Amino acid sequence: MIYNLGKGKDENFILAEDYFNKDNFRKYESIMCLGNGYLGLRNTNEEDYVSQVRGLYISGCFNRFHETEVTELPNCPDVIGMKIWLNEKEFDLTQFTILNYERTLNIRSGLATRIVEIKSKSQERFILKFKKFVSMDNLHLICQKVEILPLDDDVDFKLCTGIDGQVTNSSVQHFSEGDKRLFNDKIMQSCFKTTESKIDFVLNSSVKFNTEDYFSQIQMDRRKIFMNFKKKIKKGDTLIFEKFSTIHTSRDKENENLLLEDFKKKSKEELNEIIKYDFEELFLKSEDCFLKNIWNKSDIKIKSINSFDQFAVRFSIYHLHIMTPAHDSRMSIAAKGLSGEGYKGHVFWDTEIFCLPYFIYEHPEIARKLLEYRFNSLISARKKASSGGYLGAQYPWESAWIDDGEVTPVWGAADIITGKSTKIWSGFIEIHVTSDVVYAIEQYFKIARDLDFMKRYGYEIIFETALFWTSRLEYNENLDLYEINDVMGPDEYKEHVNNNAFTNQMAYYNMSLALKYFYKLKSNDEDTFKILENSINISSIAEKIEKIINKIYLQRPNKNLIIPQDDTYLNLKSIDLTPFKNQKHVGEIFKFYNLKQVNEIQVSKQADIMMMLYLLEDEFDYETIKANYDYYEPRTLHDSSLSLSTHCILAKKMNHMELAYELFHKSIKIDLGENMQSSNDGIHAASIGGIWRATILGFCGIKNIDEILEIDPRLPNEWDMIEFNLVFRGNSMNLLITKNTIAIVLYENKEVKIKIKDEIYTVNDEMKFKY
Ligand code: IFM
Repeated sequence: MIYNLGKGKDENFILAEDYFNKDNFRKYESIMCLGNGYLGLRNTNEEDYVSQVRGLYISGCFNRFHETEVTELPNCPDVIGMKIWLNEKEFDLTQFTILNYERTLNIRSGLATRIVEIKSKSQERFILKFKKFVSMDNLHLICQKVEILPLDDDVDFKLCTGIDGQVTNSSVQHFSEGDKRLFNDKIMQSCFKTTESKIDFVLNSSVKFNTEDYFSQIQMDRRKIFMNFKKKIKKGDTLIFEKFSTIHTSRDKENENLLLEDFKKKSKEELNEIIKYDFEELFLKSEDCFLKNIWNKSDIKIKSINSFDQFAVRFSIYHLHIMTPAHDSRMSIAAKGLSGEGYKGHVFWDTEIFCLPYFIYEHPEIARKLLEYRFNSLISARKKASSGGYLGAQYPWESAWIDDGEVTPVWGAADIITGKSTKIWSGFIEIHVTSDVVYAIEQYFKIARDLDFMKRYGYEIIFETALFWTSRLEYNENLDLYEINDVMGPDEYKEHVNNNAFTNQMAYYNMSLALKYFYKLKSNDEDTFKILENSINISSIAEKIEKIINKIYLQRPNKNLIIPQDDTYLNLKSIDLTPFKNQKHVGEIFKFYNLKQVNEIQVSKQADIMMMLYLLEDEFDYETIKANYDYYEPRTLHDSSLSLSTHCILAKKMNHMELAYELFHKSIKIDLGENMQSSNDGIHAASIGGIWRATILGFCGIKNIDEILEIDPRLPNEWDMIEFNLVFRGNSMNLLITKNTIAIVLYENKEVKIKIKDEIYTVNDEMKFKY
């Protein structure tokens, strides 16, 4: 993997592969994924290979294949595949000698390229150039351009390409086939309907040549509509063709009230307009959106002796945008974004705790949309609470469409000892996501100061979830305390534990917040108070909270300052974990122990106590954080991509800068490292959000304290400078931090209060500080 090809404006914006290796296809398909938040396209080759996994996913368009399965994002019909023949020889890099090969993704503009120079067995050389992008300007559009140059002789060229509905999700077919036809010899249209959710998909595709002189013919097959083209290319002449494809669904807001026939017609007419432009013109429009919406607003510039750091931070910003459905608050970020089938397109706490901080500080309008998704899915949360016999709203561990309810699969991989499928308990007992959502709402409110959001959506979520916790807590007569039993905390290697510290503390946080707002609204905002009183009776919720809040069982530090992860963790046996730490692949421990055995060992999958200490750091003193870091980190395998970036931030807090930088690199390498299998099923959204979080909230020490922005930087030794923009309480600003200075420039000359090393300053336009 190469990161330093870019020059000039593209410096540290190019990810490249310089040799062809079909064993690495799946990794590159994911990390070089293209998208715009509406759709995600795995970056596969145009030609077919067995080890290649094509993928085109439309945010929010879930389907459930069978009642024994959970809903998932269907893999849509493919539009980018192309069969090319050169003198009757099908273009396939395994069948030619490769003289030159370079494949790139430009994350500044979203352009993917591939240039190959090949030689056939009969010694004819060809240069083929491929370009493609998913438009940021028109969310439905995918554009491709191919150039073919025969170097030694004239060549008989043939092309077959179109819309291929034979793709599946690992063999599961989510679509029934609808109409397909060719309009005016130039637009292929093919329609599909998801089998259970009955969402209509309409795909249109058109191919345009740089010459009028070619032969073309339609070909239809089961679930396929294709065009065949033939042409002689003269030696030294370059044949150029461009393919434009669009995808629309009945779930798109603009099609919701249209009949299928009408939106078929509309989408065909739209493509007819699009093809009046050429690839480069359409690309400029898309690139412009990338620049305006992403890089001009939220680029981060790092001067590091290691240019990989600069690239990696931009890589995270690129992916955060292409995977986020900023256009529609009925959808949210999936754990693998829109880059693969992993986790079925489902939404986890990854969104609120790992990805949302970027949007809160950089694009608050998108953060609001993501939180609105949780309001829109209160219907699922209420359903989940009541099906468990509880009150209020309990968010599903895994979410999909807003009213789908809990969608976590029930059965997982086979147990190595019993051979039976293991039950996935998280959907039943991993319940902390409910208060994680509330934590994110409060962060958003404090940083974006969006009172309108709170009135319309935020308060209702906070009260309804607090009500859930009041009913979920169980009274223990012997202790005279309220407990939360039989749960799984963030550490998924501990199932069915009692009083997981993180879960209890976050539930307490959730309920305390509801109480705080109850009194605040009662005394300061009579109108909102009345509305909430009438709709969800917040007085009775507050009364319930007050009865129990001071008796909630919270794990406390022992004499060594260690906070028990749950009631039993500290009594479990310890084993030598060295063989399982720093492994190339996650889950190595399961080659030696089954889950039941792992449950009985002091070993954690990921940050658990450490996550609590990070999120609620003001509740704990430095010594406690340090003691727990030293205790739990050696017991943590970082077998989840959520673990390293959190540990990185805490290591920086403890001034272990070498360790913090090492952890930062390890977390970057989850997707960008040498392990060529780690991203096969898609990138890791939480780790990607975690890279931004570790950079800005970690190394730069950005934190909000009520209406004050705290800046407590400590840059890694390798970094000289970092520059970035932030939006804090409606104020946009630029920050430039060096090893000992902080310079702030406000873009709008509003007043911002800044805290640096216990001093509070008021900044009106610009200021420079030493630290
Ligand atoms: O949400 C995470 C969880 O914490 C660990 N397993 C994977 C999930 C999705 O990323």
